[in-house]
Amino acid sequence: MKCLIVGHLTHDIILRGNVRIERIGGGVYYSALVLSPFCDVEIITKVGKDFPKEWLRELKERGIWITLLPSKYTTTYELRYLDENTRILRLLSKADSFRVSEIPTDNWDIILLNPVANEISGEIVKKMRGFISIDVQGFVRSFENGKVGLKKTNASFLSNAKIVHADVNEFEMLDEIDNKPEVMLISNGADRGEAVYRGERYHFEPIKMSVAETTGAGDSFLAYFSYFYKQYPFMKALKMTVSFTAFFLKYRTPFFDFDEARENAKNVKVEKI
Ligand code: INS
Repeated sequence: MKCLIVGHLTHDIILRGNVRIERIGGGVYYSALVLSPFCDVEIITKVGKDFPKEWLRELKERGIWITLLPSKYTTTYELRYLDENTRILRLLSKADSFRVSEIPTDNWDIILLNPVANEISGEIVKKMRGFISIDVQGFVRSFENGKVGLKKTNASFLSNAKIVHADVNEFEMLDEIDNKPEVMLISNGADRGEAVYRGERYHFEPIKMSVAETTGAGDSFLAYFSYFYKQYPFMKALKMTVSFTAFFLKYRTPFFDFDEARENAKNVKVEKI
């Protein structure tokens, strides 16, 4: 299976109490990581020359192909965690946005668009064809002196997607989604989430467990769902997704006991409302 993932890789500065960690991030990073055991993954991204080579090497060693487009700066975020699910984001620098001509439209089994700082335009989304999954986060963010907020966004371009993920606050920002995607996933941190599948609403219950922080939760959730929905009916795909995301956040590696995660999926609660 061939999976294309588009968006900025980021330089994340994660602050938790008095712990400070600098590491690679970006929606594309987490989505690529969790898909790497199942898919031939290619990332199209833009980073500056300052982006640590060893971070790119880690991805290449996992068999992930990276098309690096040049940019003056790297998208750099400070993520200050107040508790495991609450964080304040600051954008410290931003890489260049993508141009329409930079994104190929050839045959991919899954195309996952996961921007973090408005780097993918609605025009690019409209041009893509195929099995398209979109994370809304990088389309609805606003930036004022680095402070990250949310802005109302005309979401008509989302009608080109099969699967869309947003958290509850981002979802509120979407105006005019006339042609709904086949699956709309609305997560709410560790609390109950909602999915709308062909117009029918469902609740799903994330697995409760203690993790140090949840960076990449939405990115892994969307990537797993895209992969499982490609082969299973909606319900099964969603249960598998909830379970695999919990395992990923617990172990912070895309390799854990898949049989155990599959078994665990049977206990995930999804109900029609
Ligand atoms: C993280 C992660 C998050 C995104 C942040 C990014 O690495 O990808 O999903 O919201 O902006 O810095």
